[in-house]
Amino acid sequence: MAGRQFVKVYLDLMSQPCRAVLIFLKNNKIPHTVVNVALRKGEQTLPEFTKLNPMQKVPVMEDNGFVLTESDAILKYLATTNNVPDHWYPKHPEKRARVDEYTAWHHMNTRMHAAKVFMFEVLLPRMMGQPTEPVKIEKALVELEGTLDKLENMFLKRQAFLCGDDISLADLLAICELMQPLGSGRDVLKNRPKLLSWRNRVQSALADSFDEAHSIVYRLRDKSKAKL
Ligand SMILES: N[C@@H](CCC(=O)N[C@@H](CS)C(=O)NCC(=O)O)C(=O)O
Repeated sequence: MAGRQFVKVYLDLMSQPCRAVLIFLKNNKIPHTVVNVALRKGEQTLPEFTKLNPMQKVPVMEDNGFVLTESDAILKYLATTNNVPDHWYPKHPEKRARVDEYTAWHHMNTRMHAAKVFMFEVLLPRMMGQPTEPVKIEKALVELEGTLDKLENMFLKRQAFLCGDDISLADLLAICELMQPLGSGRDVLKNRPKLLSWRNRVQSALADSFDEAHSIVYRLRDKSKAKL
């Protein structure tokens, strides 16, 4: 389309939903430009960014003047406005509803519980200059285990991916959250053969875009190992 510009995304790759958006764009070869918003420097609070997203959070997407926040909405918008394989966000109503079912559940479960472990093991100790009380970490881990049980026993019960036989937006959002605790050297899927096989399938489907987006998490993991 004449005059149409590349979709622009505002990201910090330390953020799980930002990695999901970038992986989707790269994996589907959707032309895009990335604007880095360094959360550690507070760039999300700068006036220009606040104008774009008053909630002061990343990711944000801008497509020809249309500004959208929330990774879930951004991914679904990108999947429906670009010619991408149907498995990402199927047109079939029931298959699509399965993806919507997971993504509605995701934020208060997979995301909330995995992010809490990361916050207690990496972010808070950095901000406060001292480790989080072990009892708090234990509690967060127990909550995360409950979510991992549901991923295995409900979503992956009879199928290779969370919402069907092929990768969808649900797997992408989930994997980016479950990789985050690796920042402290903790692999939360370590003792979960079913979820480990799922991670391998997701990783193979995402090819290079997965490792590229997660290189920042790998660097953090390697630094945490060096400290041990
Ligand atoms: N529900 C939102 C969550 C966005 C979000 O919480 N972003 C975090 C990074 S993961 C952020 O920008 N935090 C900056 C802040 O709260 O100051 C989504 O899925 O896009």
